[in-house]
Amino acid sequence: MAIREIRKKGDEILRKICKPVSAVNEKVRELLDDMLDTMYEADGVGLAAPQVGIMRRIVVIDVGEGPVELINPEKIEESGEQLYVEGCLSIPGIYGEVKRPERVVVKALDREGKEIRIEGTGMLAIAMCHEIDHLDGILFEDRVIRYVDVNKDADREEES
Ligand code: GNR
Ligand code: NI
Repeated sequence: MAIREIRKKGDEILRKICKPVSAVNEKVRELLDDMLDTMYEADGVGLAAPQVGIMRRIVVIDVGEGPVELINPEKIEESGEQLYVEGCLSIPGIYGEVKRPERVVVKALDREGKEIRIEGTGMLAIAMCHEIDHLDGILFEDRVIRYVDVNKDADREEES
């Protein structure tokens, strides 16, 4: 288990299309563990492999309901719409409103290589869409409708 460095906007890996995982092995499970550590330490709700410099289709998510691990995730259903102010660990300090489906169903492999289907609404749907976008080199800024000035409490405390 280890914390990995989070790549920031400007790093070209964030714009690449990631390759599918061909075999879910011990190396993939170690990466999942490291990604969860890195996500929790950064206080994020999700993290995609390219954000830690790995060009593979792997994501982790925790929207407060426990860890979700997705290998080769594919959206197979989506419905409805929601607007939410998103941020990204790779674009610190920038926030903007993005339109996403209210509900998605994602097909993926779990850490044993077994096929799973996860239905997500609300924040889980947003996080799955945001992370799958990362695997295709898409950043939330590409979808922003309106930038928002978020004065985070933590930032204000640091300044004063
Ligand atoms: O931590 C994160 N918070 C967040 C808030 C609103 C919408 C999406 C996200 S994902 C982000 C972590 C991240 O950058 N994942 O790629
Ligand atoms: Ni992100």
